Amino acid sequence: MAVIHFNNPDNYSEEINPAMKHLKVIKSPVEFRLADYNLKGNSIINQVRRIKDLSGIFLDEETLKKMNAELIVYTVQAWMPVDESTPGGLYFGTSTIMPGKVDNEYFMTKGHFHAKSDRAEFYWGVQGKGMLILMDRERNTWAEEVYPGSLHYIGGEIAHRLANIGSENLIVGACWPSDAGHNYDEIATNGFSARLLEVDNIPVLVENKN
Ligand code: S6P
Ligand code: ZN
Repeated sequence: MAVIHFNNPDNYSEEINPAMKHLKVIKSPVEFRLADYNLKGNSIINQVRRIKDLSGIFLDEETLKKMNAELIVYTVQAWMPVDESTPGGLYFGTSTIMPGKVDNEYFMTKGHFHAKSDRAEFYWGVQGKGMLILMDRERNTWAEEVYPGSLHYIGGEIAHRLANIGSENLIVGACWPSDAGHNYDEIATNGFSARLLEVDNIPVLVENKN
């Protein structure tokens, strides 16, 4: 019989034979702490993306090169309770995008299609002000406003990227299928067909000529 690994948010860990859980009341191994919007638990994956990791993403590469290479642009926390590529499983994550700009382009994530490209995803706004930039396979690009409580269904075959348009950290929750994967190459090669730029103090989607 399979043995599962059980870790609770206080780093408590033990192995429980599933049959032994009968009638037990236990803590989930992971907590989304509402005090600071941190994912807490033993199995959380933490990713950090700095200026130095984002060459080729922003329009103004020259300005990017002059910025502090170590400056954090965004972080991702994820709970991946099953192996990647497991069909039918789910992942939960949060993305935190710092306030800032590269010239007049808001700090944003790399953006991606899913590797299994028909896989969908939910996003929801937790804190701050942002835009969810979306692009279909015909390269039509549009954006949805992100704010605490906003809810976003990202269908399959839709590339997605988050930008922070406010002055505090933008925090966004996400839930996606464990077998979705990431296809960064297409965005790295062709980009989105529009960029979110600050024009006269407001965010505007501007056709990407590159
Ligand atoms: C995963 C989901 C998010 C992003 C995160 C960072 O499918 O969409 O967790 O991974 O927002 O963006 P990116 O484009 O660097 O993966
Ligand atoms: Zn995704």
